[in-house]
Amino acid sequence: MTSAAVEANADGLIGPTHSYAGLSPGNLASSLNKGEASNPRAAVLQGLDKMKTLVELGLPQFVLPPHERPDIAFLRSLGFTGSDAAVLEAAWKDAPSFAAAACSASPMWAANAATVTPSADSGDGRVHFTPANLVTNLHRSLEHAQTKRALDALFPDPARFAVHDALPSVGHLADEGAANHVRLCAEHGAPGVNLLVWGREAWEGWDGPYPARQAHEASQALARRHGASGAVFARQSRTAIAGGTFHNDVVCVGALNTLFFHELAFEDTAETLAAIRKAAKGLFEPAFVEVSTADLPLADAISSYLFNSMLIQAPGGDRLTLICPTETEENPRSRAVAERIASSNGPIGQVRYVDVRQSMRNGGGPACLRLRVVLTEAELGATNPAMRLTDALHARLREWADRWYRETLRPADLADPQLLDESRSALDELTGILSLGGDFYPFQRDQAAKRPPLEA
Ligand code: SUG
Repeated sequence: MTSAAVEANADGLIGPTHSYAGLSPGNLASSLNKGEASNPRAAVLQGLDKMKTLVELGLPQFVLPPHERPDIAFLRSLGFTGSDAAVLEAAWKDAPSFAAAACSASPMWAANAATVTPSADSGDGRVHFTPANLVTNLHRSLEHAQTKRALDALFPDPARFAVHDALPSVGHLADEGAANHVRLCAEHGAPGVNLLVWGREAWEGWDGPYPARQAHEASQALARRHGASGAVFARQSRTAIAGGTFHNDVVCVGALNTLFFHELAFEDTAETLAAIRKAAKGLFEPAFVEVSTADLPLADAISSYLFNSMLIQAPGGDRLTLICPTETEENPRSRAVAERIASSNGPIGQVRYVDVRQSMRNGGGPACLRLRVVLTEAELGATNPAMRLTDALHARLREWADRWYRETLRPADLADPQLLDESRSALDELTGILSLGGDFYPFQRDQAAKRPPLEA
């Protein structure tokens, strides 16, 4: 059955500890910029302005709050004790790699927050979410419990939304969320084809130079638990991973009936496209827009992030809009490909560029920063309105960020206990702005537990 539905996006609001710590092997931008100073205030404002662009294009836009960082509870679990400041100081001294992981603002990349199955495809007519366990990288493995809280806050009605726990946190079920999922369909509310791209088998001996982050068995488990119809599983190409494609969304994006991808995205392109065609039979005719290595070498695709663009249909538009990072515009080859595609008579009719440079320097483009959620009108009406970006909320969050975020952060600043205090104060205020309640973050729950009970 088809009911009217829209694409909404929930973006990760970039947190006050945004930094370049080189935490993700195989993500070339992260390694390249390791140790550089970052600009948290510019970063969060870029993210907010990107969200506003989507609002102006007519798409519902939501804000996912940053996580509490440094993650003191994680450091305490490693045996560090004393005051929060003492924990932080000892961790930076004795276990700097763990301390750096505990400070990462990585929850900003909401494409890794969860895998989503809209109600048109799920077995029970609800929208299903599974937060990604992100076990491949230590800093990202700290995200899923708080991500579930955020999704519960945004999608509170269990009659319409099923927010699951992450898959078990083991390498055999390594899961990176929507970054390895593309949904194709005739229209958003119609049943679709769910392309799930994986990098390795659970028990496969992996000898690539960089990790393959998504296990085939994780993708299968997600489709199974969400009751996802039209599932197609495809292997990510080993060449792509070795070249720095740590997620499929670095070389592939899709929307409605259109799949836009690089020649080296899949291990077996012919087989993948045939499987999509077969699953789409009777539902829609897929449109494939493939970019060859000759037109765009993999290295250019990765450094310019042409495929890490958002591919959206603006309400009223008849063709798709590709929202690319400014790095695509600055790379002559990528720009030529983007403009040729938009001026041909194909399904993509327009290209726009957005500035998310601060995130890009950690390997996070426009598509990494958002979790795409297809919602019917009734489902949209059941979301938390305080988390929906309006012009007023955009202005309020800009003002909030101006007050709390540092302009520049050097790696050594992450050890500053004052940064912990500033971050918590900022998040405390944010929970009020987004109506998240006074116990959304671990530090808020700790503080509440320490407060003496009120006199009767
Ligand atoms: O997981 N970078 C992120 C980028 C995630 C991009 N997301 C998608 N492609 N969907 C990652 O590699 C780097 C952090 C650091 O090095 O400080 C980082 O985690």
